Amino acid sequence: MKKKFSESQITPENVFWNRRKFIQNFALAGASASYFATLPVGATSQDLSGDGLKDELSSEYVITHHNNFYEFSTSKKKPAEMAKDFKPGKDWKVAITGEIDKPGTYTLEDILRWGQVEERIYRFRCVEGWSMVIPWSGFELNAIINKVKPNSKAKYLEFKTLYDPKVFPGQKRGVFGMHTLPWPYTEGLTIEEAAHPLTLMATGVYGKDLPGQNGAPLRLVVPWKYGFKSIKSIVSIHFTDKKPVSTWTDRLPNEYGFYANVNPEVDHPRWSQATERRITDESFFGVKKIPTLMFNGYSDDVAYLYKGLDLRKNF
Ligand SMILES: Nc1nc2c(c(=O)[nH]1)N[C@H]1C(S)=C(S)[C@@H](COP(=O)(O)O)O[C@H]1N2
Ligand SMILES: [Mo]
Repeated sequence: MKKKFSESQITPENVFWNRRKFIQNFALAGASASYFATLPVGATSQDLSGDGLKDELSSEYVITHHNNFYEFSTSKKKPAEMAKDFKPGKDWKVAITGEIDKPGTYTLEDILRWGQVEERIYRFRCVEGWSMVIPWSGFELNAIINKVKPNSKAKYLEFKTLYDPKVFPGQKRGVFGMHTLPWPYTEGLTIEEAAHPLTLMATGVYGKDLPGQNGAPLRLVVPWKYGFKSIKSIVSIHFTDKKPVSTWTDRLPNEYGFYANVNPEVDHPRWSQATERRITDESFFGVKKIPTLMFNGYSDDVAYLYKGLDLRKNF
């Protein structure tokens, strides 16, 4: 049964999602170029009924006020306030380069014509041990891949966040001339992971444009991987035959690997990954501690990508 998925329905009380059926996409009625997060009126989304895993949505407040965005601050509370004036528009530019037939610098307005914005409710699991359930708006990264036409040398995609210390004070040198992280923030995926239908380029949350603190105007969401893979405020996508070095892997290679698949059986060297604290409302960490699921609960959809790979070594 398909249900209308209007903004008013997206409330913590009544929205649940169906793990088995959510991968189905439904045609958007009269989809016009809808900028950012807004679904065209009358759009349908994934089937929300049924007997799938029923996870309560995290509130809009916690999703937008408990952030990891080190370009602003290492504090989880500060990005919401610090990002107040960071409101990029549809002239935001993304350089798409490398082993593709159609390289170029494209505006967000261009890119939004290639894919269809839809709602996707995903679990989101940070490597630190907290998680949320987030109603994203976005389009499949695969829409970009299809448009720019990778050649046979394109084995990986490398993404970069905007480097601009005027916007992001966290990118300035710290007290001892040290950066918190090597900037710009960089992430990577295999082309198979990038083309997977679950892999989203998010443009919104709770039916609204993505706030600055959540990675406006365009960020990656890879729901079966730890949150640090989901790079924010993307300005470049490079197709390459070389495995990209992720920022956190560069910083601490023994703790954060390239794959970063959610895996309750492979502990972080400094803590267990068997459970997580589900952040649902403003009590933040006061609430549930629940078991972490293999591939964050998306095994049926993604396990085949890692057949034959030793997940302990390739963490
Ligand atoms: N550019 C950039 N992207 C980033 C980060 C960051 O610090 N900078 N933090 C990552 C981490 S560790 C997590 S858990 C998620 C947090 O996303 P959220 O703030 O929207 O919940 O963003 C990821 N993407
Ligand atoms: Mo994270």
